Amino acid sequence: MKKKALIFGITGQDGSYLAEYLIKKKYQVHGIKRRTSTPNTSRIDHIFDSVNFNNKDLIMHHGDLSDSGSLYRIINQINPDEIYNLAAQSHVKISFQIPEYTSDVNALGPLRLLEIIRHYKKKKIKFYQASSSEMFGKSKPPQNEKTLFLPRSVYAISKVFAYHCVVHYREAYNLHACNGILFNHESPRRGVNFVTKKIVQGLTRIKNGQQKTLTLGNLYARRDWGHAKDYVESMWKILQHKTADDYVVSTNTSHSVKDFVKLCAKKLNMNIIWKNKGFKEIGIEKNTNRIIIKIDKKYFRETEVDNLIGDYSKAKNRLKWKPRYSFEKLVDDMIKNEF
Ligand code: NAP
Ligand code: F7E
Repeated sequence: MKKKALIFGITGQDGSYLAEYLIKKKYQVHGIKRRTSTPNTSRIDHIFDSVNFNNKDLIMHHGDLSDSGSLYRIINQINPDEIYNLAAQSHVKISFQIPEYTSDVNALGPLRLLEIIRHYKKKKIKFYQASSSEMFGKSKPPQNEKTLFLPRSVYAISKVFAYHCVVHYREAYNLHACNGILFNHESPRRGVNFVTKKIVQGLTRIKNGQQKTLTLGNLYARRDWGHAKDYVESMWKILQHKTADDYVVSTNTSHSVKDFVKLCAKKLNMNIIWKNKGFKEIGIEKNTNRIIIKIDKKYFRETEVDNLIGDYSKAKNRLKWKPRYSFEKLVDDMIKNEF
């Protein structure tokens, strides 16, 4: 009998890579999609229509993290061995605009799942929660599993709530529940309103004459960027360890948003000259002498997380996990996909 995995957030970046990863590991994968007015399955459609996959290995169900009844129905119907909760309102900046909705999905959603698992009688279901480096917020780098959470957005606060629920349900009810505290991870499948995809797509379009300028926010925030393909492997490894625990997953390096722009431009043979400071800063393309980078304060956050660098020693030692993609290889992979 194949093991059954249930993925919440399967239509997202990580969910789609995790589904592929688990199908290759011979799991039967079940995924939740929510009702949308336009199709939201573009990241997983290829699984149903590819010689590399047997489409019977992926079964989709309608559900929503804000609807307890649907969660209860689906879990009972599937009887999964492992549940991966990757579903979230995952955009930090947008959480400033829809804080209540963000909290309902990101904080109460996993709590609803944990409550169902706690009362589940048929088997002991393993549970993975997508926690985030945003929880560290103002804490100085490098950050590890012992670093204080000082969240700077309702997104981060909602993730801190969910993190503590996982620890609490593990301790109070002996659940096999784990947090992966993942630092930023990107890929060609990254949503277009996250900064890396916005930069790669924007500069490629400028290069091809399809766009004039790329308008960004804070160029000086620093992030520890890895590749989503590497990171979904850590999710599976976290759940396979005999002891349920929490792990930082990262690359232990950090780059600024400006570093990302510079590297991407260099790889596209674009030479940018930077002028001015603050909101007036601009990037001029040397060959054409045109302004291609502008700054707009609407992309700044009310409170920013300045610098994240993850220390992933625990995952390395206990799970034998390490990232394969370097920063350069990540940028290469994202650019390749634009052509
Ligand atoms: P993503 O691309 O934004 O995907 C989010 C997924 O959640 C999508 O499948 C989305 O469905 C689903 N979703 C949203 N609201 C839902 C609801 N109410 N009910 C059911 N599903 C819902 O995010 P990602 O980058 O793959 O990240 C996966 C998880 O890891 C998220 O929880 C995120 O907060 C967390 N995380 C991400 C990073 C990162 O750098 N990527 C780092 C740390 C933690 P639709 O397709 O219908 O929108
Ligand atoms: O911003 C700056 C922005 O939106 C990165 C999510 O997956 O990772 C992600 O959250 C940085 C920030 O990701 C723009 O101010 C500048 O400092 O790509 P981002 P994020 O906020 O770090 C964490 C770990 C998660 O858990 C989240 O789910 O880039 N920045 N200019 C910009 N950001 C955006 N989006 N757009 C800009 O124009």
